[in-house]
Amino acid sequence: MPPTKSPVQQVDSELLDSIIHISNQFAIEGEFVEGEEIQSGHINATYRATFEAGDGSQHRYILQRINEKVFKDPLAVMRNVECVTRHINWKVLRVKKDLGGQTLNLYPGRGGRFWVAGPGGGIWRCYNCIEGCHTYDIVENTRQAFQAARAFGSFQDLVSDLPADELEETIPDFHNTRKRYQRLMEVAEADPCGRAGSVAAELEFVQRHEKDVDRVLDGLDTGEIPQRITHNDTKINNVMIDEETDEAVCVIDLDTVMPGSVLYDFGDLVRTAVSPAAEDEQDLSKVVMRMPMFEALVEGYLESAKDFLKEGEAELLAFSAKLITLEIGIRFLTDHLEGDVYFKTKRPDHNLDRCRTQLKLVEQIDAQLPQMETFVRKVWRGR
Ligand code: GN1
Ligand code: MG
Repeated sequence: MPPTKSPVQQVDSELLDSIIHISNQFAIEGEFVEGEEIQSGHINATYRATFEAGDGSQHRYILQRINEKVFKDPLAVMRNVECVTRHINWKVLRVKKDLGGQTLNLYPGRGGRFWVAGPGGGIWRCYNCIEGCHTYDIVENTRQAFQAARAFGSFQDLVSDLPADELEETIPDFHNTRKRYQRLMEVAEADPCGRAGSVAAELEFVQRHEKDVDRVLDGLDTGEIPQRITHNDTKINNVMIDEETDEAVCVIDLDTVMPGSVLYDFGDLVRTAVSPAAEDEQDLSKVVMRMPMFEALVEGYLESAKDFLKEGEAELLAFSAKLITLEIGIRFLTDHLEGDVYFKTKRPDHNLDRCRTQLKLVEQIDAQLPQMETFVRKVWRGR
């Protein structure tokens, strides 16, 4: 079995110096003890620093450099994150919700803002570390699946009263599946790295599923599916799970919080939670849709989302898993054809491997879609 917890890496002395330098720019009490890299994200650089306070107690902090190739306006990202963390903390204080144990907090930097500029450029921010928790890259049991889904539903509930225009669209058309599809076809046509010939089967697979790409977009256009504030990156490893109780404590990675559809959030969670295989698994026989995991996700999500969710949204929950998996497959394939310029990669054809797991999962979901839809309907009606 591959490790299911997100990996942590020791850093070399040069990187350690940068971590010390950056962390000293933030209002952290005490002396630096150690630093390490957290390797699970594909976009930002993430480090964890430990400090010893005056009373001898040790505290850990998360330092992140925002990837400005992906987030063209990192300060807009910070404005969104500040707005959302402030709102959630206020709400948790006022009406204690499930996610009240530990919440994400930004630390002020020198100059009084919640970010500092790094020595080599870049915008850095510092969060508290959610303690006693793990993040999982692969769900081990249905309890974790239920908890994670309930946590993302609670998150959507907590931000549901934030006016959508309070937040900026930091990556325009992030989940516009039609545009993602068109972009792939354009890149395949231009074929800048001469890789299109070797991915004919994958391109053909995507083309066969073209009819799916407009379904949620059409609902958003007609208003049948409401626009809400959503997380937009609900990978299973973006929820902190208590090491002892397996309870979800806090949702993290708020960079893409912006107006969108809750369907994208639910779909992305299903994508990352139902398969026991890593996102970049090369043995595709390991990529399967585990129905019990899906059922636990539906139960958990509807427990916290049933009060605000509309019928039209509930109807598309199962389909959203297929849609988002197809969308990420398209994005990985596009990046492969463009020469791996967006997602961090660690080996040749890494994005192609990732694309293949996604397309395999689309196939798996497709084969079980009727049962998935029946299950959602049953839980929705019995709510
Ligand atoms: C990226 O940074 P990370 O790993 O949380 C990406 C998501 C993809 C995901 C695929 C801003 O998220 O959209 O679903 O990789 N984030 C951005 O694993 O593009
Ligand atoms: Mg992310």
